[in-house]
This record gives sequence, C-alpha cells and structure tokens, in this order.
Amino acid sequence: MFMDLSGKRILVIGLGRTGVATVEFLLDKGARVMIADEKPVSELGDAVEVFTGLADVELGIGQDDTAVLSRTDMIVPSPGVPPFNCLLAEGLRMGIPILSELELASGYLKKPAIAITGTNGKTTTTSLLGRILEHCGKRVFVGGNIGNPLISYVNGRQEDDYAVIEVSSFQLQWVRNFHPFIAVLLNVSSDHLDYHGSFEEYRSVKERIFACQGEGDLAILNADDPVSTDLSKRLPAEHVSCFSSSSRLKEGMFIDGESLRYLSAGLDERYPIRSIRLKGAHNLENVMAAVLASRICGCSSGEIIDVLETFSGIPHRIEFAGTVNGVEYYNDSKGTNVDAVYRALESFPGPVVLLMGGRYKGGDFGILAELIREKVKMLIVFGEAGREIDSIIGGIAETEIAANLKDAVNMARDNSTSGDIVLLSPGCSSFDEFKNYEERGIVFKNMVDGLVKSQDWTAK
Ligand code: UMA
Repeated sequence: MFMDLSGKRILVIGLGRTGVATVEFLLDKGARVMIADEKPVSELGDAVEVFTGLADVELGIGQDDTAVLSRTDMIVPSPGVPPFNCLLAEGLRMGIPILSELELASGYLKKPAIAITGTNGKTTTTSLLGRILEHCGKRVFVGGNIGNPLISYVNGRQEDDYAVIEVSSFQLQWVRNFHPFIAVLLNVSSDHLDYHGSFEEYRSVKERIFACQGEGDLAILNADDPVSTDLSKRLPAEHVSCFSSSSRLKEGMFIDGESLRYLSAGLDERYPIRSIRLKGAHNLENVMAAVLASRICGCSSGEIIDVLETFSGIPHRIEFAGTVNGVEYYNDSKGTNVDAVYRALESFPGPVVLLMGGRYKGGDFGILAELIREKVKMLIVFGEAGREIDSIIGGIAETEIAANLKDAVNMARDNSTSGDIVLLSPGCSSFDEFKNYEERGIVFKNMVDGLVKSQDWTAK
C-alpha cells in the first residue's frame, strides 16, 4: 500500500544490504529514520559514514533500547532480524506497525511482480526466469533475496516490464498486501527453524506469498509436495498450475520419458531433457517452474529452449570449482540446509568427499544417512556445528573433524584420489566463520584455485 512517509519516524532494524537500501528510500520519501543494529556503530561499515550527521538520521540504537519505541511510528526490520528480537517483540506488543522491506517496497512497485519462494532452488529459478524473459525481449528487474533489495528498485525509475523477485521466508514474515500476479512455491523442507520456531510456522509464512492473489493471478505449486492438493483448494489465485518430477499430471508440467512435458488448454509441448544444461533432478523442478511462469508471460517454447540450452546455473550452487589431480571440486556454499545437501549429493554418482559445517540452524541431518552410506567416501565436518553433525551422522562413512573450512579443504585434498568428487555442501549457515555464504564460497574457490596451480601434474 502506497503511504505518505513524510515526517514519519521509522525505526529500521539492521544496517546490512536491506537496511541501507531501506534507509536511503525512507530519506528520499522525507521520513525521519532511527537505525538500530546489534553491532556497534563502528562496525557497521561504509554506510554509516553516508548517514552520519544527516539531520533526519539517528544512529547507534541498541537491540534492547526499547525506549525508542515511544517515538516510533513504524518499524522496518531487516530480513535476518528474527521475530523474537527485543525491539520487534515489544513493538508488536505496543501495536506499532511492522512492515518488511518487501511489503514497504511492494506498495510502491508499479510493475507486475513475479515472486518465487521455496526452501531450495529459488535463486536458480529466479535467475533462469529472468534470463528467459530477457531472451524473449522483455525488460526485467531481477532482485529480492537474490542480493539486490526490491526497495532500491522502487526508489528508481521502474522502466521494466516485470519485476522477478526471489522471496525468502524472512521477507514474508511481515507482509500483508504483497501481491505478485505470478507466485511460485518450489518446495518446503526444514530450514530456518531457529528463526521461525517450528516447521509449521515456517511453512505458513511461505504460503503468505499467495495470500493477496485473486482474479487473473497464477499460483505455481509443486504437485509432489504432500500438502499441495489441499493448498491448491485454499488458494485465492484464479489459476493454479502444478509441476511434478514424480507423476504424470493432466495439466501442468511433468517428466515424460526424455522430455519435460507441458499440457495446458489444448497445448502439448515437450522440452528435451538432454538439451537442458542445468544438471541434477532437483533442477528439472526449477526449470518446470520457470517454464510455467514464462509461458504465461508470452515466451514461446522455442525461445525458452534456447535459454535452457545455455543457462548453466548460479555461483555457489553445485558450482564446478576446479580439478586437482583428477579430483573434481564443487562449491555448493549456498547449500545452507539439510535438504540442499541431499539434493547436491543426489547429483553425483560418488565417491564423494563431503564437507559439511558452519552454524547450525535447525533441520534433521539424519535424512542424509542413506545417501551418505551410498555415495560418501569421507565426511569432513567443520566449524561451530562440526561436532553436532558428527554426533548425528558421523561414522556412517569415515568421518574427520576439522576446525574450520580451510582445514577441511586441506583434509579433503589429503584424502581424495583421482575420480573422487570433493563437495562443499555445508548444510549450515556461514555466519560462524564468514560474512555470508558468498564469502565462504569465494574462500573455497580460491583455495581450490591454489590447489589447481600447485598440483602435482605427474600424479595424473
Ligand atoms: N542484525 C541485527 N539484529 C539481528 C540480526 C541482524 O541488528 O537480530 C543486523 C546485523 O548486525 C547486520 C544486519 O542486521 O548489520 C544484516 O541484516 P540481514 O541479516 O537482514 O542481511 P542483509 O545484508 O540485509 O541481507 C538480506 C538477506 N539476508 C538474510 O535474509 C539473512 C540477503 O539474503 C538478501 O540477499 C539481502 O537482504 C537483499 O534482499 C541472504 C540470505 O542468506 C542471501 N537469505 C536467506 C536464505 O536465502 O536462506 C533467507
């Protein structure tokens, strides 16, 4: 909902990528901004210098400084700030409106939104869909959880045909009016339970992506999700399309032999699987979701196939990092939950030296047991969660405990032989050791680069 922000006193919690963009937007709209962060001001980086000394900015509010709430008209928390944060919980109790950046931005969005959520695959699907739409001659903003907040986009000229937005459960936590004309829920498995409290709550927050849809809108669901039949009956969208990688559908998209088949109102199209460059069974689901959305936007099957033949994926998602003495190294630093590790392991025949660890954020590592038994030659656990992972799945394969990522990579090098795969798929967040998963992935790739350069060429 568009609102007059001029003169409003707005508390922004968290000064990361979203917080900085939100403050810039709010100042542009004439608001007075108070900024709270758990870090001291001196550790907040360059943004602070830009905001320091501005008449409408108050910096240095701590996480427990609830006194600020008596002069706050609205709160915009950054996505990573959990609902039990002291300022948020007290603000909620006092009845102060709380809006996520997504909700605030969507009130100013002038272009039709396509939103994609799910536990895994959302960045791949969002990027692929953006690429397809561009190839079909559309102008597209691609953003959201993928890295560039929607609020920055709505602060600009908005000259595109569509806004394709990757949406996280964190961003959906505080939405009320967010209304994408196409909304996609790729899958839901255990993730972010430390933030949402329970799987049921996490799932219901994800489903908010559909809440404001209605006439003319499309919801895209994964028919393999056990609750999707029930969900499709409850959805307010006029149209519901499904995809499935395990069963034939009367309408929608599914795997039929060597093709992905699309059936809809007299249409019967096939997309040859061999021409899809993205590898892994899970990626076929991402492809189907992107095809369903792009067909609705007017892209032809030929144009879509052109892109499927060339789109090779996104950084840090089962990304090939290099070959060292016949051992292939893959960077799946974005695999921050257990289901992501499962999907990554499924993509390789084995033998795999698997690197898992970081900061535990919930989820049942036990579901990996069978795949580890089948494919993993050695499990190397590292970081804060190392011992916990070891206590649950250690011993299924030979297991080593490393202090940190660097030690884990060195152990992998020492314990792999030609024909093995070394896979970093941590199943945990990176925050115990790194700023984010990108930094972790870059450190891993740099180490692999170093190994490639110093490898023993005679050993091949
Ligand atoms: N902070 C607090 N209190 C807290 C938590 C954080 O003050 O309780 C402060 C931190 O000290 C820091 C700032 O908040 O200064 C960081 O805010 P943030 O964690 O929301 O991170 P941003 O830099 O704003 O990045 C966010 C998303 N991060 C998270 O959701 C954790 C980015 O998604 C997103 O790309 C970016 O906005 C732009 O939209 C990353 C992510 O990991 C990729 N997302 C999760 C995922 O994909 O699983 C949801």
